Amino acid sequence: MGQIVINGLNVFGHHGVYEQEKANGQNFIINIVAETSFEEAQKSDDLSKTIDYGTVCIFIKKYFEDHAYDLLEKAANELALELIYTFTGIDNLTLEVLKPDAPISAEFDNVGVRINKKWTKVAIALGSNMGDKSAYLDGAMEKLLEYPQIRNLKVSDYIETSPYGYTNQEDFLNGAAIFETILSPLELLELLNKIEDEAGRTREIHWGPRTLDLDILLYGDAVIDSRELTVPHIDMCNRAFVLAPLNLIAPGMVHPVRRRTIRDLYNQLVDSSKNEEK
Ligand code: A4P
Ligand code: MG
Repeated sequence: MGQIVINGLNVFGHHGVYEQEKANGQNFIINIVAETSFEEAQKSDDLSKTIDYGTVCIFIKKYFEDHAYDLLEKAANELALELIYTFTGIDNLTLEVLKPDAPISAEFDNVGVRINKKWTKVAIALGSNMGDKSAYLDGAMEKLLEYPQIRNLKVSDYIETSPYGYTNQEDFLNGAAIFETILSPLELLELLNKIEDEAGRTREIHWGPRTLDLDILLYGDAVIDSRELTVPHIDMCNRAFVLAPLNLIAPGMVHPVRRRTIRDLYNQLVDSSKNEEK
């Protein structure tokens, strides 16, 4: 990994809350640090194998002149996303947008915002036990690929499984997928819920029949316990229908609380269910 650095890029724009800022515009200073692999460029000494910081400067200048937002938070976020979509080798981006001439009656060098966006590796579980189950799972994966916030998607084979928990329902088709995303965990949950809704998902019985269920299993090494979201998924280590497909595509991924690989967790679950049968 290396870092492309741009410091003190001067650009002009009409971003700001106040009328005078919108009407007259002002100068902004932009700093970025973009993490990317230098491996190919170091080997070849070829500009086309890296991110050209000259092109990035011109891109930022034009983007900042062509758009106008009230808040620097919004301007920085939109610019960061555009940079990540346009310069595909960026893995981690820190971006500062500063105003040296903000209309504030105090002395300062500049004021502004700093944000960070990075691609995070995620694992999700897929399930369906109504209608054309494999079509629901395939459809969900095709939808995911349409989003520029998702890259490097890999999907497991699907397996047929007996219902777990609420057993008076049809068999399930389950799978797992891994990918990288620049969405935050809650943004990802929102996207998965949207894809479930588009597949006609209804929620009558907890653990009951569903056209499509998409659960977040792992989000990098994040540990989250909020009202909307528990990550790692609270019950994943007890579910063979989750660990078996995930083990097919990501055996080396690590559960950040248990500190064990998926391979270990799956083997442990298989062993304990064999022992129960004895
Ligand atoms: N939520 C919290 N954490 C997460 C997370 N990591 N990923 C919240 C996704 N959602 C999470 O989910 C209810 C709420 O959980 C969401 O609003 C979200 O904020 P839901 O999908 O609306 O309802 P649900 O699916 O009925 O509940 P849940 O708990 O997701 O059910 P499960 O655990 O998915 O179990 N048997 C087999 N063989 N195969 C299956 O796939 N699935 C279930 C459903 C039962 N038995 C099964 C299978
Ligand atoms: Mg669910």
